[in-house]
Amino acid sequence: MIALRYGAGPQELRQDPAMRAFRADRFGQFVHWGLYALPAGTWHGRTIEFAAEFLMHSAKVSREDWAALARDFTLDGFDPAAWARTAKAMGARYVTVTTKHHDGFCLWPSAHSDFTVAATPSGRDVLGEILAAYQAEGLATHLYYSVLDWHHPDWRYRLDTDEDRAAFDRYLDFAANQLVELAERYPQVRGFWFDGTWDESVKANGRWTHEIERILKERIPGAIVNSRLRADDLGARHFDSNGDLMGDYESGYERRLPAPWDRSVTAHDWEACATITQATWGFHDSAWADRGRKTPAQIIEQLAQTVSLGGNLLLNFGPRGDGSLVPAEVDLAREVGAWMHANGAAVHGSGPAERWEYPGWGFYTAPLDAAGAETGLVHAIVTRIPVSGILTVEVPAGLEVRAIRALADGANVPFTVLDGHSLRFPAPASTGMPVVFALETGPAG
Ligand code: JFZ
Repeated sequence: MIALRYGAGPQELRQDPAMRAFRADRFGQFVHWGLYALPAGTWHGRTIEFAAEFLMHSAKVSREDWAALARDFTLDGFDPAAWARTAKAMGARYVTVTTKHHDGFCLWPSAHSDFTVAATPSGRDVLGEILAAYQAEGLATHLYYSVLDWHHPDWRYRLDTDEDRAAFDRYLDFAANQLVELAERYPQVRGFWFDGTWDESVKANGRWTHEIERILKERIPGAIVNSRLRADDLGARHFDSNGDLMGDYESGYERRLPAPWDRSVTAHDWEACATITQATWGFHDSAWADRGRKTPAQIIEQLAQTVSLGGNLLLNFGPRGDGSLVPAEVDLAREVGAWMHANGAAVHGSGPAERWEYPGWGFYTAPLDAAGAETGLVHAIVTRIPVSGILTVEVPAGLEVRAIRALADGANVPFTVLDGHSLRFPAPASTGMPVVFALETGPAG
């Protein structure tokens, strides 16, 4: 046990209302929107097959040339109510929106920077409008904030000299001021999602990351902060040097998920984030980005895997430069939403089905009651129909399955008990979409 001043706090799962709501939500929408959506991956005719939000960096655009994009940020197709409706219809229960990405451009009129929406033609508080639109649809809101900042002259990657340290201290004051400003302007937000904290300069300032989490929670009681903010005294990230999780939930799973059988992750809260497209978070207007666009069934499979392991899934949308949604993303949201409408009980308010082993053909989730306990109901989400056409269910010792129903229409599903601990029933005809069965269980008797 290493003595740490800026290490993890208590390791018990938070059980306050905000955290319980976040946990029950399970499905959130990530929104990456900023100036990078205007060039959308192409600079002076050269398309760079890399994340659109990195274009300033990957195309080596000067600060001045990049900042000039602000003149074209005219919001011609910006309809935050449509974003919020789309997210809600998809079954997302919260949104995490970029307030400032690595390029330093602020979606709110920050008093601490000239590089904000206030310097765009509309001058509107874009972030405030987005948050209000989602709240009107009943979704919770979280703010993404990149500590890494390519625009600010005091940002440093490393602290080699006293001058670097002095500059970076000024930078950290600036970022702290912006974060307090965000908490004061938008006290209704439920949490903060930090990014851009991997450089040596930040890792040498674990004290600052610790302090920021404390300050934000003082301003917004119950605020939920991801692990990516934090570094400890020794520069360890996400988990401190004693292996304890910093922040309220683990946010390291990015475009990947824990293995379906890896129950170790159920020990803490976690959230994975994922792109629908290739590895771009901002809108990238290219065949490259469209390649590898996931299907609704693939998204649902990721969601099922995530919930079965006690995590949340944050699915990214990258609106276009004019503020309109990408039609393919609207279509995907609609199809996922149709599935969620019928089967959302296997996601919302559900968590891992303790003791039910990974079945290979899909995932088990269990609805949790108000106290967070299992109810006896188990959802079997079938994502991969076995070649045999038969689904085999291994029932944990001491339990028996009393009935099986198709979740979407309540139809009773006859099954055959093979022996004391397994049963089987014919797989549904494939529609290409996962099918959910509700297993009603009770003590074996
Ligand atoms: C970061 C950003 O650089 C990116 O633009 C986007 O905002 C994404 C959500 O977060 O990218 C990362 C961060 C962490 C890892 C990979 C990409 N990681 O831990 O593997």
